[in-house]
Amino acid sequence: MIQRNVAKPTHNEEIKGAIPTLAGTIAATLADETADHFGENDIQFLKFHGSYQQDDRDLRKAGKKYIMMIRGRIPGGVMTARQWAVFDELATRHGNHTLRITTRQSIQFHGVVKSHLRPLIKEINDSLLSTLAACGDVNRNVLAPPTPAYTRAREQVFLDCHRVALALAPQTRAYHSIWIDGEQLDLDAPENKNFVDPLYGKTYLPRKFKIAFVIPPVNDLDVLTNCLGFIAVVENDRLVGYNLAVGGGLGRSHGNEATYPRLADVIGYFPADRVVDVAKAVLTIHRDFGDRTDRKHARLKYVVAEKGVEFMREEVNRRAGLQLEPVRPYTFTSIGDLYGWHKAVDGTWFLTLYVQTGRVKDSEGHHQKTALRQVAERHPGIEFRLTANQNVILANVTEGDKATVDALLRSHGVKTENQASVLHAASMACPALPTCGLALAESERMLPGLVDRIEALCGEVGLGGQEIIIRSTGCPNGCARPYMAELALVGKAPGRYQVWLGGNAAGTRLNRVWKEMMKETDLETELRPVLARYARERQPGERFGDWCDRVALTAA
Ligand code: SRM
Ligand code: SF4
Repeated sequence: MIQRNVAKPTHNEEIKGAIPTLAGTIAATLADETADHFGENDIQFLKFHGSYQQDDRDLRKAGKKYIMMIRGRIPGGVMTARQWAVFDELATRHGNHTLRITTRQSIQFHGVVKSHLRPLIKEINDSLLSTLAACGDVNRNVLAPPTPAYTRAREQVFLDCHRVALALAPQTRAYHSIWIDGEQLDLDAPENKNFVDPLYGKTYLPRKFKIAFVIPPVNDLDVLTNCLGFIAVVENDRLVGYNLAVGGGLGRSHGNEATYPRLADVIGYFPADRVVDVAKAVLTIHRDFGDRTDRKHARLKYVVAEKGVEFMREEVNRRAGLQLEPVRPYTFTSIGDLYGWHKAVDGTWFLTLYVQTGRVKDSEGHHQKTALRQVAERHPGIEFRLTANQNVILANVTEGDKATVDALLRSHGVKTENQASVLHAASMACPALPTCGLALAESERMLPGLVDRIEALCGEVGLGGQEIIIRSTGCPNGCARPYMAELALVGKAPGRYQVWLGGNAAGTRLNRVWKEMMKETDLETELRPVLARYARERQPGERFGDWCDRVALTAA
């Protein structure tokens, strides 16, 4: 008999199957005041509830100081003023006094000690938001275009984002039981032991799943980097349908060629009223065909890359009970946010505020956290919208309130025009050290200084005031979407980065490795000649990323 070497499901698959409610022993550990952290399996279950166990890496030498990160689930990044005020207060009472706007239109709390975890999550739920499925092997926060300037169809697209987020939420009652009731589920009770989620099944997805909605020509959330993208087709200011994009994703590992960033393929068009069916179809393809034996290979992008787009089209048609039509024409032009005050399509005003590396905080002469809290408290009708570029939009501002809001922000040192230089305004960094357990190098703490240095170099070679999209991450996982940037630094070791060049302004091209390893201290020596050559050789209007791509700078 031929012996087949059948790969074993991963440990995560085993524990999900053993405790399909995802309750673990989280509630019991929360109740145990002597424990300052969770055990290995509960760390995995906690992710589905929106929390990561971390330790402060700045303090490691003195022993591990356990802290929790909590991520909200905020579909489309839209919060009421009241919810913003609640989040602000929770960050002060339970966290490290900062709110971290994420690249997926959410907010993270950092530095929360175990005893503060339940009150924090409970109060998020009291505010009518949640943390369920913000992390874990499920559908994550769904992205939607935040900017109210372009089309009335945004409201329809935002409603679809909500419908999809709701339809794909896991049904376990463990979340309510742990965080709201404070009770440990009886894991052996038949209804818990045999629980099967109606959509996800007993073992959920092989890995995370990401969805984004976008309205061309603006691509302010890098739609093609998602497992599933809905590209709105708008006629006469009304949503009519979506082009379907499948199989995007950025995560990779250094030295492992089998892992790579990939842009989604756009495979067909369908009418807007079928959006939930199509979302379920693509999600269940991931559920059924994703690799459950290797978490590095478990994303939908590898299914699409290996089985092909024709397979995806047939499976979507069969599962959703429709016939995808040919892709409708569309173009993308920009991935950035529209900073400053602008008129919305409904005649109200909105203000896009630059938040450096997404970290809302109070610092010397710049009290952004206090200012935003006061706006939320004094103007309950204003909507807070988080952007996938880590910024905040204050929307629904009436003509009468505009001047008051503007003055309030300025009184706290928060600028509302000319908020940041073009390079800072177009940059992003992931959190990395000291909270992220996977960071190999600095990112959030390093980027502002790095951008200053690149700005000085640009000035030297005659490129002052020219936008270059710069992104950095502390490791190759790609959380600040570095592989879409014109210039990206990807952490390899303390003070050492891989350099990637050649993304574009529309978010439709991946960049390429230019330097396998660059010391941060060598930035000027390495980049000056490249920037100087670009300044000399570029064609009129040619962006840095396009030039890098055209001249195909070779890897060194
Ligand atoms: Fe991410 C893991 C932070 C967006 C790809 N990401 C992590 C963890 C949870 C580290 C960990 O597993 O221990 C990071 C927590 C750091 C900390 O201290 O807070 C983390 N990811 C973030 C955020 C906060 C970065 C930011 O600057 O805002 C973003 C939270 C989004 C949200 O609100 O849901 C964030 N992560 C992304 C994105 C960008 C996106 O989705 O648009 C990506 C690339 C797209 C993709 O998924 O392919 C991304 N994160 C990863 C990966 C690589 C996954 C893979 O396919 O291999 C990991 C590692 C993992 O999952 O094992 C990861
Ligand atoms: Fe952490 Fe790496 Fe993501 Fe940065 S890119 S937050 S270092 S996992």
